[in-house]
Amino acid sequence: MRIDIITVLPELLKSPFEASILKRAIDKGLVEIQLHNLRDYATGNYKQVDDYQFGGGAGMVLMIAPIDKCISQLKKERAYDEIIYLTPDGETLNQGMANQLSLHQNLILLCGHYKGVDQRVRDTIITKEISIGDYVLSGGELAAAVLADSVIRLLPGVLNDETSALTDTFQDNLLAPPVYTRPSEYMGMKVPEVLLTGNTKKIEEWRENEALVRTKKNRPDIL
Ligand code: 6GU
Repeated sequence: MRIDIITVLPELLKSPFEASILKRAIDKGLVEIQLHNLRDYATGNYKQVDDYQFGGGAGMVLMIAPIDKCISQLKKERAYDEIIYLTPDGETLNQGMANQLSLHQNLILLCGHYKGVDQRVRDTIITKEISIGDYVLSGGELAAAVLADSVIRLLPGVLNDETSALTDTFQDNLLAPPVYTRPSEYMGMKVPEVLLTGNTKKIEEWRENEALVRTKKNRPDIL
């Protein structure tokens, strides 16, 4: 998979891909991330990427020209499956969307900023609009990193047995059950007895029940 990320703040997007699972995915050649600074596609002495909104109102709006120039150039080099705009007024990201996006070959992520982008970008260039939840971030960069992480970890070969996505929270519409590691007793706090028995059937039953209990408590809406 290849992911092109267009942003006015590329430095915000470097570190998420320089550690742990995402770094390993890149090193293994399972995903390629290219960051594009929108300012490189702006013209004039000031390399302007944003401007005041027509009709008045506070906040700057990203201009269509640099975005169009950048995306047109990318589209000449390969076909894109989705051109995604990260915005709090998009469709809320969930595990199902991450699963679907992980099946694609080439994605563009456009990070929103300030008051957003010129609507003509959304009407004519963007194919999907995604939010990562009902709260507002300063820009789409952290949301793009979240989206990329949720997709990349699903690519075949990225996770090994221990980190398998199959036992993730949400993958079977339940939250994940509690987990414990050594020591089996810490300051009087004991690990549930069943986990120490080696009885895999009993352990599986316990986990299923705990997943249900946790889901009922924390996320009754997904049951
Ligand atoms: Cl994608 N962008 C911004 N700026 N805020 C958000 C978001 C995106 N998703 C949730 N909040």
